[in-house]
Amino acid sequence: MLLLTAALLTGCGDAMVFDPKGPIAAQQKDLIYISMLLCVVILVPVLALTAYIVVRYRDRKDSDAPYEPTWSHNTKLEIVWWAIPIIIIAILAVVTVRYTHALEPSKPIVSEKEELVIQVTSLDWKWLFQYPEQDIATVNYLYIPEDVPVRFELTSDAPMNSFWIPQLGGQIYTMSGMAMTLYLQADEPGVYYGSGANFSGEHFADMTFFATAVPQDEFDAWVEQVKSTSEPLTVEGYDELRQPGTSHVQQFAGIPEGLFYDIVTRYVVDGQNPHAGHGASAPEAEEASDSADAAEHGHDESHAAH
Ligand SMILES: [Cu+2]
Repeated sequence: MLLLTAALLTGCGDAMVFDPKGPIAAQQKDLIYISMLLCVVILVPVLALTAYIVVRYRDRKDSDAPYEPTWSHNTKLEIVWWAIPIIIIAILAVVTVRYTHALEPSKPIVSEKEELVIQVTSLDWKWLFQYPEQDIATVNYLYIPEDVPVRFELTSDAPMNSFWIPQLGGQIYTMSGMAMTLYLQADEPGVYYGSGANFSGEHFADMTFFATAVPQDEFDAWVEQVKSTSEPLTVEGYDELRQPGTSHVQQFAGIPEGLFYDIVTRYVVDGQNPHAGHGASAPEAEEASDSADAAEHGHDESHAAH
């Protein structure tokens, strides 16, 4: 079980979640280790006892193991096998509650540097990344400055998906009709694998991308390069992009005003928040007048459980 879990967590052969490159992923790795250690405390004695009991009490002619078919109660044993699980679950509960609060995805990362906003939209079957402050957009690749907190605002204009850059932090769902917030940061330059971690149909497996973290001056140079070598993304261009199909990497100099907000509110019918039934508050038309505000409302921690 542990080996299976470890194998699943490692993804593409590299132990990505065990090789964190940012503060969020580093804390999540600690949580994984603590949980695994607590599992080992249970598993090792259980497996050892299983082997011992099978050998010691097996049916054979010269067996000297005690045979007590009427045995029914032992207070010492009862105390041991109730106390140990209760202690382990208590430790797990305290650790989980503390990490859950510390790692709440929408909690800003403490930094002297100003955060970068990237608006993420999962499409069939590609990722659109908008940089509202830089007024550029990319498809299926990301550039981020190192050591700078990145505020991802995430939605979907297709079936639900899941945005995951394992070396920077855990996944978060992208859902139509709402915007989630996720803070991540890369502590060092590098190329980090990212994927759609939620099955979304035929070309789901093509929804991978690379997030490249570079020093700030290289990031600025990249923004300038995108601006000077690319065409703008238009509303018509976006309508084409959202049609089902795969895509190579693309980049755009300029994004339509309020596109992200329009995507998020596309699924609001008669003023009803499509997520109102399970914890999200209804969107108020006046509240969000620009795209940044779109991420402020309608999202709720309960959606982490989707
Ligand atoms: Cu929901």
